[in-house]
Amino acid sequence: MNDFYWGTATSAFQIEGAANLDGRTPSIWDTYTLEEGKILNHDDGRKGIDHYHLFKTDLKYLKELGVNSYRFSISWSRIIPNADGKINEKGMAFYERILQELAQYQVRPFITFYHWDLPMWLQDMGGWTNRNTAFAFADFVAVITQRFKQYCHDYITINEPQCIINLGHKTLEHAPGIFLEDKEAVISVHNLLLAHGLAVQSIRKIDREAKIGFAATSSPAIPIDDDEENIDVARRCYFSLTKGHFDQVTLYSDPIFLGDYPKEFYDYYQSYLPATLKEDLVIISSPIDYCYQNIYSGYFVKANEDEGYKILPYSEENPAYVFTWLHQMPKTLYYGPKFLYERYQKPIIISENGISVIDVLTQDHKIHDYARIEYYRRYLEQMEKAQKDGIPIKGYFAWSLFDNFEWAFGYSARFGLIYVDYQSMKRYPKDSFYFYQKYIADHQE
Ligand code: IFM
Repeated sequence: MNDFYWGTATSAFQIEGAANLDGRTPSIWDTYTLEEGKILNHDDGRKGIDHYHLFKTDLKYLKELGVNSYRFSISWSRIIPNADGKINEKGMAFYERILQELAQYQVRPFITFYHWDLPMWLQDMGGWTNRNTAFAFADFVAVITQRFKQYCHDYITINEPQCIINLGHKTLEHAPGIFLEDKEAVISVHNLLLAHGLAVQSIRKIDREAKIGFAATSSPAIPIDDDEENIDVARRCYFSLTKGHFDQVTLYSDPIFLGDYPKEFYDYYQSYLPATLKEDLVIISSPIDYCYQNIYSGYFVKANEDEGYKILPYSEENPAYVFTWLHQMPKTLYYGPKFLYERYQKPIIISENGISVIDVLTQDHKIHDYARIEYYRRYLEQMEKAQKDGIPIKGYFAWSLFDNFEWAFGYSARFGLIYVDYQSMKRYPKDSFYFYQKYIADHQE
């Protein structure tokens, strides 16, 4: 019996479409996608890949792929469309149908509650700068858990908080694209973490079988070789915190797993934290079951006498500079889980890993995406190595099942195992789909 979770992942806004249907109201991404100059080629994310109408045939691919798990997110504004907090039954019915399909295929659902699509009605009240957003999130989570606990026990509260704060409020590459000074950014980090903690408490009250996690993302530092000194330096780099940066792993994971912010956080921002800090940290560190991590890329480091360490350019071992921020760094699936497990002592689940390359649909309706296959092969090899070295990795989710709306890159960046023709909305499994299918079949033990 294979108790490893082999899966793929998607998110609501990136695939669903049907933005104005059946009672859904706009999220911050609906607004942002319409703003001039924000999305490459003026792509409109509200169309997604029309999964709202095509979900039945879409989910059949999971069966064909042979995964036993599927990670997807729920659109908050489809469920709670307005500030009155009333539940939209049509929204609930959509997700119930998805859960029923998954049950039919014996695919285990992993629900993500927040994959960046904050309802506009909450943004209008201050979004994550407003502490009440954390409580509204816990209410939304309770609604879903109560209704769907008959189908699902695996929950991920928040996806990639780093992007929510850093890209959404500092670099402004993501919605809502509203700049926050460090003081407000710190408050938003804290409110996000509080939302997570309150949600954990809501879930635990409702579903005794729940397995809960929080999907951070990180780009692990990789030692240039196996020298202990370099490994040590990589570990230190990975877990360091720089002032004014809101994309580092310890900022979010230390309070959750270790019950406190990293020391540097207090050095930089102590006066910005709320008076309720102590009580809040107790909520934030409510015990969870897994350390989920989205890992795509990383960087090499080497110990250096003068400066302590040196960040190295991408080495000959990893030549491909494939997609803007994404370099092939297979060893991140070895050192990432290793360092995270050493620090947080929780079983690891890789909640996202994948690559965007240029895909060409050939005349025979095939996509020969060798570069993506090579990426997956090399990363999975490193993950296996980590497991052999005793790191408890319990699951792996390829990002993504389908090509979809890749945020600021619009539809130009394709991460899918299945190609989507955005005109006809037809789907075509790529060669990497069949690679992953075989890989899973060969790794049932
Ligand atoms: O598409 C995104 C996803 O929504 C969050 N993690 C990274 C992916 C690729 O950029």
